[in-house]
Amino acid sequence: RRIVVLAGGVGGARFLRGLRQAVPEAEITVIGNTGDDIHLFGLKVCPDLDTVMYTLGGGIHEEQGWGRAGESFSVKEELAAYGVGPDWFGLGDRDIATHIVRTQMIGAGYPLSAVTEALCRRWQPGVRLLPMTDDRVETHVVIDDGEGGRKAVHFQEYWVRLRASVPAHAVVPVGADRATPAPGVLEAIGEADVVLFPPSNPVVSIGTVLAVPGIREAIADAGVPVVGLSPIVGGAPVHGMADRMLAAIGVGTTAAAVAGHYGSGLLDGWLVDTVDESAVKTVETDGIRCRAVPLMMTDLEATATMAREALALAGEVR
Ligand code: GDP
Ligand code: FO1
Ligand code: CA
Repeated sequence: RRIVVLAGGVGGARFLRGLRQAVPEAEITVIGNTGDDIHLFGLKVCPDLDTVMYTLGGGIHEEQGWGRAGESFSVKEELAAYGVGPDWFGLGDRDIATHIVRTQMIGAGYPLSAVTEALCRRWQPGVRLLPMTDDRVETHVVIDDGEGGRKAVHFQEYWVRLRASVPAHAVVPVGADRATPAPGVLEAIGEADVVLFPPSNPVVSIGTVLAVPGIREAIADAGVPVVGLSPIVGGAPVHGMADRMLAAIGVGTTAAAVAGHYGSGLLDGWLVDTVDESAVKTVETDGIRCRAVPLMMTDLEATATMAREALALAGEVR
C-alpha cells in the first residue's frame, strides 16, 4: 500500500511514527512543509523537515518535540559573546552540523530534495521524505508595526520571538505562487492509494504545502481517499498557537471549522477527538465522512491506533 502524508513539524512527525508502527509494510511518502525554513548565520535551517527526520530517525529531543536529543549550545553562547544575533532562535551544536551539511550541499548546487535524501541516509526515517518544493518559499505573518501601520515578519520571528502574542492579520507563503513541486511529489500523489493529513497546523504547515501550485489539484484529482485528523481538540490546539493562525484566515478554532476550511472538494474523511463527538454531524453535513475517536498522541500505541482509524475511514469513503 502507498500512503502520502503532508506534514508540518511536531504534530506531523509524531503521527508518522504511529503510522509507521501501524502499517510497517506500507510505502510512506511524506511531503514536508518548507515555509518555516529560515537562513541564520549563513545556514539554511529547515525546522519541519528536520523534526520529521529526527523524530523518525530516533534523534529528536522527545519532550521538546523539535531539535536534537542530548543537545549542547556552545556555538550559541559564543555567538552571544560576540553580540551576534538573532539570540531568540536556539540552534544547538548537534543540530548545527545538519545545517552545515545542508548549506554546503545547496552551495555546491544540489537541490533541497537531494540534500534531504542525503541527510536521511544517516537517519533512515523509514519513510521517503520530500520537501514540498526545491524553490524558496518563506511564510510571513502580517502584524501591526506599532505606528499605526502593518509589517510582515518571518514566521519564525512571529512564532518563536513574539510567541504569537500579537494578532496576525494575514499569513503569506512568500514565493509559493512561483514555486513548483519538488521532484517526486506529484508522482507520489498520482500513485498513492490514500492521502493523509496528520494533525498538523492547517494554516502554516498543511496550508503552505497546499499553496504550492499543483499539489492541491493533484490531491483533489487523484481519485483516492483523502483523510485528515484534527489538530484541534475541545476548541483549542493540543500544543502551540494554531488558533492564532486560524484567526488570521478567518477560520474558527474548532475541529468542524478546520474540516470545513479544507472542504469536501479536498477531504473525504475527517477524524475528530471523542470530546468533539458533537462536531460529527456538522462535518458530515458538509459532505465529509466523520468519526470521533481518541486523538491524543500520548504514546506510540495510541498514535498507531489513530493511524489505523484514519486508514479504516479511508476504506469507507469512495
Ligand atoms: P509544527 O510544525 O511543529 O508546529 O507541527 P505541525 O504543524 O505538524 O503540528 C502542530 C499541531 O499539532 C498543533 O496545532 C497541535 O494542535 C497538533 N498536535 C500536537 N499534538 C497533538 C495530539 O496529540 N493530538 C492532536 N490531535 N493534535 C496534536
Ligand atoms: N522553537 C522555539 O520555540 N524556539 C527555538 O529556539 C527553536 C529553535 C529551533 C531550531 C531548530 C529547529 O529545527 C526548530 C526550532 N524550533 C524552535 C521549532 C520550530 O522552529 C517551530 O516550533 C516550528 O517551526 C513551528 O512550526
Ligand atoms: Ca512548522
